[in-house]
Amino acid sequence: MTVSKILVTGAAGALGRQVRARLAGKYAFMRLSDVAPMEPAGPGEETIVANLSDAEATARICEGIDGIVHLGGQSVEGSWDQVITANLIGLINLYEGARKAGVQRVIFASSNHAIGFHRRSQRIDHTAPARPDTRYGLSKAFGEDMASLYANKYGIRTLSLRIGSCFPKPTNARMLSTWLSYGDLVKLVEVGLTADFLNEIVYGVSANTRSWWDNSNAYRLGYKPEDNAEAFASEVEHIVTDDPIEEAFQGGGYCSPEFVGDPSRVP
Ligand code: NAI
Ligand code: 15L
Repeated sequence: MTVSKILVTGAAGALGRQVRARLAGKYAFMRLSDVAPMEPAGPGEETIVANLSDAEATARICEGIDGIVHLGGQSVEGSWDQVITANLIGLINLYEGARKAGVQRVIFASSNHAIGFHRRSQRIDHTAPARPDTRYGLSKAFGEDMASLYANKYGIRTLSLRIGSCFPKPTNARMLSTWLSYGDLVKLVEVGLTADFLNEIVYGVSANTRSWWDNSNAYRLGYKPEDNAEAFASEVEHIVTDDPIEEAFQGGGYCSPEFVGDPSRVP
């Protein structure tokens, strides 16, 4: 079935605002939701302020929806309480709302921090096991497993995007590997809303020459990225840190805080 009514969570956030602007007018109806205030609704839009930790409010935002672009939640490392409330309880509420409302598809904003403790010397694909670098990254690994449960048990299709660094442009050497342009983010969202799959993980990354990730699973599903961080190499390739843990692992600066002992123990 074609998706025509979509819900974007996290619509007040950095990526939510991009998705909203770039998908405007492409779907018959777009519901935008966030715990924070949003720009007023335009034609074909509706805005609803809701906290994902509130099960009833989250169930309401799912009603009448075909496809969800789930960007809402704690988007960086936080306390256990912050991560559990927004990203575990919030995600459970979202999938339960989706199941009750008969939602067909979810695009889940996972993160490279679900696999952040893989070394930069390793090239990994979508089958790489989770190796979270933070409480935040662990919540994204949980999200990928939630997607698996709700796809296999209830038939809700999910595309989990292990997003690298989605910003206007790369700002350091690491992002020459991890950068995802806003345009390519929206291309991945559209793959998630249209392609034929049940439950897949792909990397949310542009066609970066220095990528650490084999994104053939995304290409198989129809992803055609247009951008490559290499265009910014001369501006940022000298921007590295003197932290050996940050520079050794794919998760970068999320790996070092609270790290105890000898990093050589990490395979
Ligand atoms: P952001 O922090 O700008 O936006 C997240 C939005 O979620 C905010 O507007 C916030 O108000 C909302 N939110 C937080 N807790 C909520 C709750 N309990 N109920 C309802 N709304 C809540 O983050 P950004 O950069 O837009 O990221 C969007 C998603 O993509 C996040 O899930 C993040 O983890 C993921 N991601 C982003 C990356 C990036 O480079 N921007 C990289 C990897 C993953
Ligand atoms: C993420 O998961 C964060 O949401 C984003 O703010 C960046 O820190 C990004 O990862 C990154 O690894 O660059």
